[in-house]
Amino acid sequence: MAISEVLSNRFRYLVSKSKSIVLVSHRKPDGDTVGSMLGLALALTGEGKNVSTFSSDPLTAQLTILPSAHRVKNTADFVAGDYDLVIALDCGDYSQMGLSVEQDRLPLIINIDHHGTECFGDLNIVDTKASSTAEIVHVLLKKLHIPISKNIATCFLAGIMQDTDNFKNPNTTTQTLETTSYLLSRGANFKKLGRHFNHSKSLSSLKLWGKILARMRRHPQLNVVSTFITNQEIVESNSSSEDIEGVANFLNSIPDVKASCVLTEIEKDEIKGSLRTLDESVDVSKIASFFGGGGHKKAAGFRLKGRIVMYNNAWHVKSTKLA
Ligand SMILES: [Mn+2]
Repeated sequence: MAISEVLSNRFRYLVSKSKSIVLVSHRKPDGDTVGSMLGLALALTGEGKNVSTFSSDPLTAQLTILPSAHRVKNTADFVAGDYDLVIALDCGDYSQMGLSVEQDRLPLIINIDHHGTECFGDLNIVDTKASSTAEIVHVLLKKLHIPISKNIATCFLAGIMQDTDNFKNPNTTTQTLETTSYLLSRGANFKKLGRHFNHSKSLSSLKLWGKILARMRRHPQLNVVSTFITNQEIVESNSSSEDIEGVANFLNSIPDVKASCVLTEIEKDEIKGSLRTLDESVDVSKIASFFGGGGHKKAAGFRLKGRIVMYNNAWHVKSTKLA
């Protein structure tokens, strides 16, 4: 990917004239939004800037191992007037930043993202071909000749590993691997990331995965696999919804499956659906929007009013009405 001179110069200019900068990750933060946020925060701090980092939801245990993750503040501390520049990382749209203030109360916003949904920033550095936002931020810093320290490299590598599912997804490009190679040469802690990102399942959460997998069904015409879990089962197994993150992606391991859907019965009459696909020809956001939800081409979600019921030895969704 090439970031144009105009974009990188504009970024440099906006950063240079700012006294206090806040970086914001998206709701339910993942390794890419937090990795790109922390890496950029460390880089700008190194350039002598006054930088804060914010997340509307708490970081998962895995993400707290990232360098300077302990400095991430909760949005309850967010005061719009305290900053003269806001940088959104991996957010998709303004609402994903999870801020309680309206956008017009904020100063300038730079939106750095690889989701192509909405260019809500005053400056938008968006590349839908990049594997991750971390990859874009890395290219930007290199272009501005800002040095990549070991800690910055670890943060960016976390973002790339998260969004490529450890270099397994088709969004992994030559540039992704070149970036990764460079980050490793800067001392990125691949070993630590691998251990915390890929080997962190508890016995109880794997048993829960077993339950979810045992309920899988394949829709013969659509070639979509689906399954369900209830919130009660998650709680009873001492797990959290975080422990089942990744199930929907894992279901796409079956050859030729077009997409997967994991339904979670959150409350008595409310079901949450998570859709994932690895198939280039499928856009799951369209299925999600049919049910009143939304998301991206490869990952989307929806909510509907209904219950999971058992009859004829199989589970069915009994929809009361669309949410
Ligand atoms: Mn991302």
